Amino acid sequence: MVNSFGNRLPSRIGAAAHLAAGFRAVALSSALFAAVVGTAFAHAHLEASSPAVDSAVRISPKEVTVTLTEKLEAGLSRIEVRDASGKQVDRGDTRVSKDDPRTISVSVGDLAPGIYSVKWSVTSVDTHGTDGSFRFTIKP
Ligand SMILES: [Cu+2]
Repeated sequence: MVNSFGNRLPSRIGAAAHLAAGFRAVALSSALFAAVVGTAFAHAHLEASSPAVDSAVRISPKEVTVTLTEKLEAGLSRIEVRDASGKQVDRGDTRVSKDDPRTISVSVGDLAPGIYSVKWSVTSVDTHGTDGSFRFTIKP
């Protein structure tokens, strides 16, 4: 009796310790997961644009606007617009919107019908840089 009770006790402690270790492992991996996901979410990704990605518009826009998922650093964020031949057609005046710190715009001249590529490169307020590109078409 005493012996069997004595034998059982350490195994229960062992099970409890094992369970606690399991909880710690789960807690640690959850923390790591949250850190990784949190970092991914903190980066600025394209949320919307005008003209819209891959859209075809009839009238030349006065500016190209890009909205990202994070607030942007003015001066470290810019948009370039090029025509099908690669010629830059924006006016190099990228600015951050006063109403929405996640939105930047650049002016363009009167764009002829054709395909245009927009390249955005930004630094969000968390100092992370991201970039991307898309196209839009001006219909003849
Ligand atoms: Cu980030």
